[in-house]
Amino acid sequence: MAHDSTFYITTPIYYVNGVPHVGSATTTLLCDALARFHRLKGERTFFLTGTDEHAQKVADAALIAGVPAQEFADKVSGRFRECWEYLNISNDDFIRTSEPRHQAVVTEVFRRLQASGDIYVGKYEGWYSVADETFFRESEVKDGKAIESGAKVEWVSEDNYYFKLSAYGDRLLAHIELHPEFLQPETRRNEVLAFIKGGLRDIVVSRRNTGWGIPVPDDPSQVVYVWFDALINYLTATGWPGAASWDSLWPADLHLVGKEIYTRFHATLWPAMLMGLGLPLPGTVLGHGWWLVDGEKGAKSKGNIPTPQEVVTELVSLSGASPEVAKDALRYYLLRDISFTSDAEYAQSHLLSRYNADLCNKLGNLLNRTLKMLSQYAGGVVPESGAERTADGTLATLSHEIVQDVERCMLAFDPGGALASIWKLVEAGNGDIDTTAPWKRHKAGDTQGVADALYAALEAVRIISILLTPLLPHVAEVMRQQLGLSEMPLGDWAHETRWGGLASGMKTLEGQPIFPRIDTKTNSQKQKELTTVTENTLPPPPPLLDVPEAPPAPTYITIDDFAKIQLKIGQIVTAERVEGATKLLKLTVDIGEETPRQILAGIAESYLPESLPGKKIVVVANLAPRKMRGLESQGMLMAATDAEGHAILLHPADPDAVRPGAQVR
Ligand code: ME8
Repeated sequence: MAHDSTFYITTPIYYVNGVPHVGSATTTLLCDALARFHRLKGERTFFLTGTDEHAQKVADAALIAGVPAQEFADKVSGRFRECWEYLNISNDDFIRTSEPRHQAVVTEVFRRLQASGDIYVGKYEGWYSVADETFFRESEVKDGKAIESGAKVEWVSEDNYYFKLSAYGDRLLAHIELHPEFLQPETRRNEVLAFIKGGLRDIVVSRRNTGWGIPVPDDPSQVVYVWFDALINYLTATGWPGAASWDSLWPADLHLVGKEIYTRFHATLWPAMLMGLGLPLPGTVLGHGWWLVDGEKGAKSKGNIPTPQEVVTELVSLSGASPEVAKDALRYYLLRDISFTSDAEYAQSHLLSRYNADLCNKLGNLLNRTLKMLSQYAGGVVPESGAERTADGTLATLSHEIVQDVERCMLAFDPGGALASIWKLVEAGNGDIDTTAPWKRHKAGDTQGVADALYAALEAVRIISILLTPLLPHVAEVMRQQLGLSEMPLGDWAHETRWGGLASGMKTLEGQPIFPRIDTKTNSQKQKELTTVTENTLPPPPPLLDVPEAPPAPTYITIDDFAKIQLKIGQIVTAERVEGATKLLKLTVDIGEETPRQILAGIAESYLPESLPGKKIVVVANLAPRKMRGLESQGMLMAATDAEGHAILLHPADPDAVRPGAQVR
């Protein structure tokens, strides 16, 4: 820790122009795991998350929704809070940049930097991207787009306030040099070094006041630039500058963010602002890669990435697992497969594969078979003197190594590495049961052999449940319940991870399967792939495995199946009858492409052609073109059927709010 009082960890504060999705959930879950680990180690911990509200894109989204920006921000910020509660996130604070406590601190920072000469007045003429909320240089823009992100840029010409970023290059380089742990992973540190060595320019820190944002002190014609405002949240939450205890929290130990907001903002601007204020820099700034969906960044603006609630609901319906278990299964997948050094493909099939292979067939199996054998061969009671007799055995030795490795990973901010390590112990637990074969020993009347094998397996399961406590909190708790330990207070990490903690004579519960297997036969083609993956990689079912089949899943389609259908808002341009056809109309429909599409629709009995031009409707945009009466139809209109069987077109409820080409989900 950068200071010895409190472990302080932060997520980015998320823009409220869209709802949380599995990308934002990943960063939040990574922080949650790390915060829970430090609490379990007995350290005071402060975990901060929240929402970033003063972006132009938030004001734009509110305008489209037709509500005042603050009302819009309240609503979407609430969605983030709800989602984190739903996912059992253990944050200690939730900050909103529209709160008075934050506005006061931003004002104070602005004033102090003005007073020291770090903020000065200037005129800005250049490019701005609303999607990135970033100013770009000429060399960073090509064909009207930011090269880095591909987002559209617009030319702005405003009188603004500037921050003297250029003055901090050398000091930043010196700090990075002196503190190798400051910027991680190494590839990103190198990127930052190159960015700073390329020459830092002063940065605009205010924008014209259009009614949304924190006013610049003594100049209400301007509001503070959203990034300058947002970064300060990390300081606001400590109570700086007035609260007596702010420096027990500051500096933060870890800012965890996605890679797109790493170099420019968290690794350069923010540390320079802190230097300007004379405050210490955070211990570590860590950037992870993106989830890609079909090779593209998963993003709320693209609507190509599901919400955690959608994924959990889906997993519950496919597996029959409880929602709380499904939430931990999602945690497992996100924490295990996100990458710090590169991007990773997010796919439901990968999640289901992890569920069946790792959770059901490995962890669930180990727990079930151990408890089942204990119940059959030893009346469900923990064997006598097991701790001493197994202390030098394979599982005890490995468990000792794994505990150290998991601790090393968690201290290095790597929950995925910790999970990979824990699964080595899970596999070894199953392997040990296969080798010691208690069922054979039981048959041969080797009571002591059975007792020792079962004690070792049980103790491995108990230690696994402790190691999983910060990572999969619900599953860890259920494991402890089944081991009969739920009434026992959880001691600290060092104590609980020591071999031999399970006391002889304790009664375990009859195990209930936590992870019902996903029945790959009754599910779609997607799960057929899954069958291949799991059947090829798994050993034959071990003896005594008694996991009941999941109830047959209803014939739902998956979110991935639905995502294949591209629905768009279209605006009808022309409509006419097709000669010789009583039902067909030939339409041209603008769906935001260069030229309108020709679409044939069987709606002539419901609509007069002249009533249609200008109407906004819903179009299936990626239907293969087909010919009808010699004419090509390049899409389909969505319609309901009335009592007489007539087609009734679907319209957006608020047609003025959506443009042709807008996605329908
Ligand atoms: O950037 N894969 O907010 P934001 C992985 N308000 N993580 C992803 C992701 C993906 N496809 N998409 C989003 C902002 N994330 C600013 C931050 S902080 C002072 C201000 C995660 O709502 C990832 O952590 O655009 C990323 O950095 C963050 O969400 C961006 O959230």
